[in-house]
Amino acid sequence: MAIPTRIGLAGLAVMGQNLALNIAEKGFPISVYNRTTSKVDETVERAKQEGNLPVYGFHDPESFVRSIQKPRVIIMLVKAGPPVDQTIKTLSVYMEKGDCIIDGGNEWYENTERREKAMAELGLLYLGMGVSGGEEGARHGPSLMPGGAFEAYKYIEDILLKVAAQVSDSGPCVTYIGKGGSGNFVKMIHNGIEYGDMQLIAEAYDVLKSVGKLSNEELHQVFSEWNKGELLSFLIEITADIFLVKDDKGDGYLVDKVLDKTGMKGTGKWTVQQAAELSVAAPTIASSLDSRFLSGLKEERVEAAKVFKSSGVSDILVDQAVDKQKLIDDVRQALYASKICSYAQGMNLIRAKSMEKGWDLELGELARIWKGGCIIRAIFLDRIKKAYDRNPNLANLLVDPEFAKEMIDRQSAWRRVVCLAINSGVSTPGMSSSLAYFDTYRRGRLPANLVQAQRDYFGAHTYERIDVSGSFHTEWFKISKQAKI
Ligand code: NBP
Repeated sequence: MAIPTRIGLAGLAVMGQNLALNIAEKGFPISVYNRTTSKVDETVERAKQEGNLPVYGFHDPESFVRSIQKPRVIIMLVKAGPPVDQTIKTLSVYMEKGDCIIDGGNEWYENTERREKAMAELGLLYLGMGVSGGEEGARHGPSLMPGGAFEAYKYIEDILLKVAAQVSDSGPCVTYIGKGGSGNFVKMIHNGIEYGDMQLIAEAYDVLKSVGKLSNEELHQVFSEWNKGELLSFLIEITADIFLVKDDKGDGYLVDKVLDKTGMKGTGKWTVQQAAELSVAAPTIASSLDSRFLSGLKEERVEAAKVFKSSGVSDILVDQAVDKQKLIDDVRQALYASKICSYAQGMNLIRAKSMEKGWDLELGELARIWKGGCIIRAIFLDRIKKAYDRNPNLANLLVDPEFAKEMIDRQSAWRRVVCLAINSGVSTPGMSSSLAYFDTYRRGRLPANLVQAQRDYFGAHTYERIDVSGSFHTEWFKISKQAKI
């Protein structure tokens, strides 16, 4: 028995079990522990079956901790929130100064910062590490976003470099993110971007299906084709696959039988809350969250559909002849341009937080480690990395010369798709809000002058002028009344 083992892992549900096997497979003997001990035995059994991997199971926390070589490093993969505090309490009593705990869950970054401080008082090191890629990623190579004590990162850098997804031209999908809760924060924004990507793809599907009348076979072909070009990504690939799956409980395709209600676990909501806290516009991500909320109102929507149908409004308002091939090409361009806006928003959120917290995060490096292993992996991330390599202080991805050209080239198609969807009564909140983001950001003058005038009118909030510096207030009511006379 290879005791002491190199590392420990506590929490053997989907993510923990798979990550433990991955670590063992890369040649690092690992000790495992779970509150419910049957999962320990299950993991050890799986390790045997998957090639006698060096996984050692423990039913009690003390022998688990003591089985790990010093300084001890334990990764926790338990449900975020109180279970993390409880697991820390259970394990830390047996740990010694210089040992380290890593939380690999989707934890709120401030909880990580609170725990890092509490651990420091005990002489323990702490990391919050985002792990992306779901079950498959955890087993065969996730994207890893560790943040917190740099010293702790160094203890396990060799393990993380081997365990992470490997991308041939850009290396392992892991880097030291930064101090404090930065690893969790970056993972949270990654998930927010994931919400945006999924919503935009769903809208492309809706327009092609509802307006273009494409069959599932045609949708499969379109998405497979798209996956050979600029949209090449994990999410486009699995979308193409989904259209092939027949219903095993009846006729037709399974996707048409899936209830149109999207679940969520909270990281999208946190992202939008952070956008508001940081005063950073993230309308594409926010609209993807709103769409999930509205999808949840299934019964209300069914009733509303009846109300509007009985008033003569059918689901699709315009029954117009559509050039399918042109529509497919337009939707591809609209999807790509909308995606650029969504990533611009996510990156701006990270930068704003980095500045607020002094984390000094490298945006190009984040794009690099998202290129493999994680749910948003895409060829497109290469372009983002290059944009930040060209100019690390880029104000917005939209103004990078390459992205700006791509937006200009695609804007006509994008506008056609959004107009067609609006005229057809098909909602495209992600694509529409991305377009509005682009149209707002690229305009040198907005109607914000009128809003500011209104604020000064009713609240004496003052305003600035375009021609004279300083702060001004006007008696709008009095002057306007006089003007009327
Ligand atoms: P879950 O989030 O479903 O959590 C289950 C694990 O938490 C089990 O090991 C369970 O132990 C343990 N646990 C709970 Br619940 N309460 C506990 C407590 N009071 N004390 C000790 N242990 C407790 O597992 P998961 O889906 O593997 O995810 C783990 C983390 O990774 C989460 O933060 C999740 O958000 C994140 N994540 C998940 C995915 C994914 O695809 N699933 C992807 C990326 C990140 P028990 O067996 O004794 O009940």
